[in-house]
Amino acid sequence: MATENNNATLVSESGNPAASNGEAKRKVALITGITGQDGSYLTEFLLNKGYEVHGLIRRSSNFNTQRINHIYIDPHNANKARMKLHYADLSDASSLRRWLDTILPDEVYNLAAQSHVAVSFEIPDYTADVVATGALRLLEAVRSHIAATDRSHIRYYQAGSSEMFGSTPPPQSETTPFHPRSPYAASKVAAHWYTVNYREAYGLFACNGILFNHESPRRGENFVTRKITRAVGRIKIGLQSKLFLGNLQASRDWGFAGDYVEAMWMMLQQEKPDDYVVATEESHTVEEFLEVAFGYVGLNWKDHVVIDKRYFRPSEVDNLKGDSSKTRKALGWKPKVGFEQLVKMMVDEDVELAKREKVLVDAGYMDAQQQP
Ligand code: NDP
Ligand code: GDR
Repeated sequence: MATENNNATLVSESGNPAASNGEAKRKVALITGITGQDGSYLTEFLLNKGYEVHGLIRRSSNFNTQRINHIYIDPHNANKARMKLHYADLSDASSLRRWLDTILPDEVYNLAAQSHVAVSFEIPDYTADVVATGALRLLEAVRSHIAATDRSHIRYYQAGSSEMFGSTPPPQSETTPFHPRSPYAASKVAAHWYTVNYREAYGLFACNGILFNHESPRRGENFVTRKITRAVGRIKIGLQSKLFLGNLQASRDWGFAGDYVEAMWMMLQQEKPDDYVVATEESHTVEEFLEVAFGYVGLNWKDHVVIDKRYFRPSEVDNLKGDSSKTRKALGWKPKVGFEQLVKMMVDEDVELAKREKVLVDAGYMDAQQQP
């Protein structure tokens, strides 16, 4: 939750840490993908640090701000509203440059993406346009904004992914070669190298965070962890009996999203820009996730899970396990939430959600098949 600021981070107009002379202004962050899982946690984190946060949201036929509604304050309440939302899209270069010129951010976090690996096989062009070329558009907008305004203190964060390692065996670190296995992962590799190139070519303070899977009760419902914990809640409460899944043998290094956004911010506070792996250094199979999640509420996953071929991918990433020693040493970062704690946190929240659904179903306001 956003709280009133106790330790506001202040900068002068030039971007330097400000003296307490009344001319100081808050640090300003611009976040793409603010409506996503990470965007919501990062916004809370930065508001707590005293930042003014501007988020770019894309137009959709329905409101897509559920994850940040609890911290939204009507902008008419100008003194209190420190999170502001603006329409833009990573496929629209002009909108990116316009908002940079208007907002004058100190830090830019590029979190927006078509982030579903399996879906990237269905919409490869679009995925590449948003994930790869979208990052390039934003980098170029930052570069040309700096050239026009001389605001060279701007710092840029690129949301890289462990999917870039693909089939390269674990443990994976900053020096491990990439071997992407999906249009999504190949696009993230391109975005990674665009970021390195802008750092080398133009001296941009640009960092790649290579983050391993991170989850939370706010995780999208079609990623495997949340799909499982949603089903556990609904099965426990009697709203569902089966759960259809694909490959249960894939292994992932799963951490908590709330821990990972802190590492993003830490990267941008260093003296020099660099690339960092963020991971728990522990890997578990999807089957192990099922064991813990169902077992926690006294159920046996084998009674409910049905394997459905449609959830297998044309090429799979079998085993991801990070080596985040550089990050732990250089940033002093380490994860606070462990695997079992993460699974239980997600199950607890989804059991409560299922209870609320049950009330609506019993009152005839909702079909048991329908999910809000
Ligand atoms: P989500 O899928 O939850 O959020 C993605 C965000 O991007 C949403 O706000 C979405 O908007 C926005 N978005 C999608 N397309 C566009 C577009 N064309 N223009 C502008 N915004 C767009 O992802 P996460 O929060 O989980 O991940 C954040 C970033 O980190 C992503 O880039 C992801 O690829 C990367 N990543 C994630 C990891 C993880 O385990 N979560 C691990 C490693 C990397 P809308 O709400 O409207 O859909
Ligand atoms: P991932 O996450 O592909 O690692 O990408 P996801 O949860 O989608 O898959 C993890 C593993 O679970 C297997 N799996 C299933 N996956 C889904 N979604 N649905 C199923 O029914 C299912 N059954 C088995 C998958 O095959 C896979 O092996 C996530 C995203 O957040 C990316 O944006 C991010 O870059 C990476 O994590 C790191």
